[in-house]
Amino acid sequence: MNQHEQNQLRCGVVVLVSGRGSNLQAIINAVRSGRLPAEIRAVISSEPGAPALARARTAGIPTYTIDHREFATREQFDQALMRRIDACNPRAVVLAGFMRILGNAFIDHYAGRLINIHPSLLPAFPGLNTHARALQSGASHHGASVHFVTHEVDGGPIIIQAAVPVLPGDTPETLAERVLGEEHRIYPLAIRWFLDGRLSVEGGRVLLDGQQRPEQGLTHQETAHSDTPETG
Ligand code: NHR
Ligand code: GAR
Repeated sequence: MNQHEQNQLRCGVVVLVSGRGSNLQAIINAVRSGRLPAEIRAVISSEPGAPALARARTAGIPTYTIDHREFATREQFDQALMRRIDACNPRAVVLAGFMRILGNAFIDHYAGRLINIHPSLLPAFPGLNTHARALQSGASHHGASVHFVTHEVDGGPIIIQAAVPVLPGDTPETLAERVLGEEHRIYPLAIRWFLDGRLSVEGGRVLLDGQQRPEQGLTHQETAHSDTPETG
């Protein structure tokens, strides 16, 4: 196998979306600027007409819609998704605002290479409506978590988190926007770590270069910035 073929095996990514696609856009931008050595082989949406699909097309990435409403069962939807993904032979499968809970057969099939970004500081606020729930709780900080996906929804090992302050007068929308800025920073970085083979999981915790990062569970702007020059 030559170098090019090895890279192809190493760097293929499929992104699953359901909506706006701003995280997809951050990943596309990171690939374009050379910060993320990846090949986005396909973007697959569970929702016809998701704005994320237009972003992918604009970037020249093949798009597919697998509308969950067209399947009688969740298992059948998952199977259709798996067939489409496997045709792309990706190294990593990345959920970016993907809104359908995936069944165990799907999770097992992609174990160790399925990654999600969730808009809260897990384990706080798994599930939906995280920003409103964070505000309601009176928390001083909120944020986002990138994690490996396991059977337990939003419960898999955490790769990186970033925190933002909750500010006086915040609404779910203003808080979401502040969190989103951090999502766009940490997701390409986490995917890069994964594709570079720098992540491992031991005892349910993620190691970077074989080390448990002392900041795990907290924001760590230093690490992120030293690896990833900010491009705005
Ligand atoms: N699947 C598994 N097995 N494990 C995880 O950790 C998953 C997952 C699928 C999606 C993303 C997650 C998030 O980051 C995610 C993680 C959707 C729901 C949900 O309740 C919950 C968590 C996440 C995504 N979805 C409803 C459902 O019935 C539909 C909601 C809707 O369409 O608006 O699937 O938050
Ligand atoms: C992001 O905040 C992402 O973390 C969250 O939805 C938003 C999608 O935005 N994901 C979930 O809530 C998954 N259930 P985007 O489509 O612009 O990336």
